[in-house]
Order: sequence, then C-alpha cells, then structure tokens
Amino acid sequence: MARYKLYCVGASGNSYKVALYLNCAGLDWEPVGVDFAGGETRQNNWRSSINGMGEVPVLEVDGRRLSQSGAILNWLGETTGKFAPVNSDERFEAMRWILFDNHRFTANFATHRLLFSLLPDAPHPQVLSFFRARVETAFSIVDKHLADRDFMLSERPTIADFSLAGYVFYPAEETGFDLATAYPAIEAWRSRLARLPGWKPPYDLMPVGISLNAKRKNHL
Ligand SMILES: N[C@@H](CCC(=O)N[C@@H](CS)C(=O)NCC(=O)O)C(=O)O
Repeated sequence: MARYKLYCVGASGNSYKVALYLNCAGLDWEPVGVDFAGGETRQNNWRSSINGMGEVPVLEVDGRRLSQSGAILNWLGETTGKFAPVNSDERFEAMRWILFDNHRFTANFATHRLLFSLLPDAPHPQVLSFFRARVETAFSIVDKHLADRDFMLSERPTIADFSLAGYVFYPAEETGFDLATAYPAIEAWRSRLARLPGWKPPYDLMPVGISLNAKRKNHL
C-alpha cells in the first residue's frame, strides 16, 4: 500500500495540484477515487470520516487526513523538502501566491470551466462573461509576473507553481481558454512544468473517481 493516499477525481484541478506534486517529487502515492458527481463529498458520513469541509483533495498519510491543497502543499514541502521555499522571504512569497491562486487564479478559472463545459445546463451568458473577465484579470497578472522568471518564485519550481498549475493543463475545449495564444508567459511556464520528471496531464495522473465531466456526458 502506498504511503500517501490522495482522495481525488480526475476533473478536479485542486486535486491535480497535489497529485502533480506527489508525482514530480517521486513520492510513493496512489489516487483514491471519489464519486464527486454522485455527491459523495456532500454525504454526512464522508464529511464526518474524510473531510468536514466536504471537498477533495484529501491527503491521507500516517493516519492523518489533510485537506486544502495549499495547506497540503505547504505541509508536503516542509516534511519532504521537495519543491520547498528555502528561507522566510520565499516562504512569504509562496504563501502570497498560493492565496492569490486560491481566491483569484484557480477560483475564477475553475468556476468558469465548470459553467462553460461541465454542468448539464448552459449558464446565463452574463454569468459566464463575469467569470471570463475575472479570469482574464487574474491570468494577466500571472502572465506579467512570469514574463521575466522561469517559475513563480525563482528559477526553480516550488509549491507555489504546483498550486497555480491546478487547472492550466485541462484541454481548451473544457476550460474555454486558449492559454497558448492569450498568455505567452503562462504558456512558456506551462511547458517548463510539463518537462519536469514525473509530469503527467490530469486525467492520466488521476484516472479515478466519477467526475462532473462523466455526469455531463450522461446528460448529453
Ligand atoms: N481551496 C480548496 C478548494 C477545493 C475544492 O474546491 N474542491 C472541489 C473540487 S475541485 C470540491 O470538492 N468541491 C465540493 C463541492 O462542490 O461540493 C483547495 O484548494 O483544496
């Protein structure tokens, strides 16, 4: 049995942040599928036994169950030393970008993707354009930041990169954004990440769980 067990689902970019870290760090891990579309994370027994916040990812290790991808990445960095910030300035900078990722970069991109391609019903166009504008703002900020550096903190990848990478490898037809054309620095950064040993795209790394994607296909 693997030391690290990740409760996740292929369509969850928040899960992918941790899955990608574990794989690139060369850690002994395995994905545990969750029936997300079937509402497993909303059931009382899942919340009382796996994660009271009702979300994936959850990392099970040494008898503990850890949630929140940013906190998990921070903990993994501290406990394994892999992709860890190395001093207080870097720790501050990693936390700053992980928080920005959680409330601006991932949050808006993931919500836009959900509305754009994963939910059974088409959203109101104004709702979609609201999220599209918020994605464009957040992505422009990160694109500018990456224009003169290889990775978010420096010339080497850290936990901050894994956090921001959560949703950028899902296909354009799913996200509704052609990142390659619109954000050249993000595109170059994405290519650098994809060359890291252990890198795999989301559905290859987490071929588990029943995703919203599958649910939508059932509706079509
Ligand atoms: N900030 C959290 C976000 C986690 C999150 O939103 N997970 C989604 C799947 S990607 C989820 O489980 N949502 C529960 C729900 O919609 O009921 C993290 O980074 O771990």
